[in-house]
Amino acid sequence: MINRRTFLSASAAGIGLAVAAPRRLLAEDGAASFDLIAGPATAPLLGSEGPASALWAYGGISPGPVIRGRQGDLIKVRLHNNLPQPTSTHWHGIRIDNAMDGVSGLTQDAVPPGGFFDYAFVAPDAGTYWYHSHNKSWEQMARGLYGPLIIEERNPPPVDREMVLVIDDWRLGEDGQIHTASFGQMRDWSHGGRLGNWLTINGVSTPDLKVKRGERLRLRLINCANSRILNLKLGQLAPLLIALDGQPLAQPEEIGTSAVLTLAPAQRADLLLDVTLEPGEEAPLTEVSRKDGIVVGNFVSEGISASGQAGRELPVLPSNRLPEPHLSDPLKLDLVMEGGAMGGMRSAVFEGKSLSMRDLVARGQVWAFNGVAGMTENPLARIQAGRSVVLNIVNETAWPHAMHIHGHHFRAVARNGQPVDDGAWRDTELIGPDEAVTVAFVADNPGKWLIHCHMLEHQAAGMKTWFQVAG
Ligand SMILES: [Cu+2]
Repeated sequence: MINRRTFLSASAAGIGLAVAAPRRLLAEDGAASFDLIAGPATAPLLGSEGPASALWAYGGISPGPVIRGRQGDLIKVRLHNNLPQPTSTHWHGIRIDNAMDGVSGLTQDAVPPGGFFDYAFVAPDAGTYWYHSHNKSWEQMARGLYGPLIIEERNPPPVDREMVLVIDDWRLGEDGQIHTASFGQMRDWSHGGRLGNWLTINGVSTPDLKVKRGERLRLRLINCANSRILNLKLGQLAPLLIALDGQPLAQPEEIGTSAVLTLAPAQRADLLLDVTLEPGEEAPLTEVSRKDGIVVGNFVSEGISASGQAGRELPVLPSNRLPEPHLSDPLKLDLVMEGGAMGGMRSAVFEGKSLSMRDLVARGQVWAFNGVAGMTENPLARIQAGRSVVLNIVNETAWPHAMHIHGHHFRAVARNGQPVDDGAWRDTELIGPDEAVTVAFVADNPGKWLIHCHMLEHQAAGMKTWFQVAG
C-alpha cells in the first residue's frame, strides 16, 4: 500500500519540485553509440530537504537517460557494469535481434561487475519503449535500473513539446532508503508482488508539470514499477490516447474526464494533450486504485502559448506495419497460470522434479505455467519462423498478471471466450483473476524468447517460460 502518512509528511516538508525531463541521449543516423554505466547513485527521492536515497541507476540517475533514436536507426549501447552484482539490459518492446534482447541466462551471460557488453540493434518500430535490468530484475529494478527508449517517427506528428513521464513506486524505509530487508519476502512474491510506498514521476514525488494554455503535448507514460498496476485519472485534462506499448492505435480514443487509464507494470501509453488550463490553473494526475486516490503529479499552467498547436487538426500516427497473424490455421498454444496465495496449487514441476507446495516455497517458487515453475530446458514450443501463433492464456490464480512476450507484439483476439475485434497491439497484457485472454502474433523473429509475468516477483517465483523460433 502507498503509505499515506509518509506520503503526506514528506509533501508537508515542502517538496513538489518541477519535474525534470530525464537527460537525453540522441542517436544520429548511422552509428551513434552510447555508453551506459550501471552503478550506485544517489537521488533526492524525498525532495531536496530529505536525505538522499542510495540507488542503483543508469548514468547516475533514475530513470536513466532517455535513449532516443529514429525509426530504422542503428542504436549501439555499451553497457558498463559498475554494480556489485552481474547485470544485463533488456530493450522492452523493441523487436530486435535475439542476441541483443538482454535476457541473462537465455540470450546472453550476465555481465560481471567491472565488465561490459555491446548492444547494437536496429529499431524497426517508432514508439515509446524502455530499457531495464533483466538479471535479478526484482531487486535491480526496485533499486532504480530502468530508463526510457524513445524511437521517433521518420515524420513525427507536429506537437509543441513532449513529456516523458516515468512512473515508479519505490519501497522506502523511514530513513528514505530502499527497503532492502524486504527483498525476497515470500509474502510479496506469493501475493501481488513488491508494492512500494513512494510514488514518483521521473524520480520526483508529486511534481509540478508545467504547461501553457494552447500547447499540444505528447505525453509518453511508462510504468516502471516492479508490480504496481497504475489506475490513472487525468480528469479535466481529457487527453487523447494515441498509442499503447509503443504501437499507434488504429483510432485515437478520448479519455473522458471520469475515465481511468490502466497501466500494468511495463505498459506504456502515448497521449495527445491540448492544454486548455488558464494561466494559474492546475489539474492533477491521480492514481485512483484506492478510494481517496493519490495525486501523482500536477499539471500547472504557467502562461499562454501564442503559437501552440492545440485545437489544430489531429495528427495521425503512422502504423508500424506489424505482421498480421493468419487465424485460419495457426499454431495453437495454451498457457495456464497457477499458484500464488489463495490459488490452491498443490504441486508443480521445478527443475525436472514434481514438488509439493511446501517444497516449492522452500525454493522460492510459488507460481507455475502449465504445471511447471521456472525455466525449463525445453521450450514451450519450437516454431517455424513466419508461423502465426494463437496463445490462449488462462489465469487460474487469485491475482492479476501482466504477461509480457519478448521480441513480438501481439493482439488480443478473444477475451473470456468472446471474440475481440481489432485488439490493440501490445507487448504486455494485463490478465485479471479468472480471466482468459487469447492473443495472436506472427513468430517471425528467430531465437529464444521469454514469456513471463512482468510483476517481477511473480517472474522470479516461477512465472516464466520461453519459446524458440527457428530461422
Ligand atoms: Cu504475475
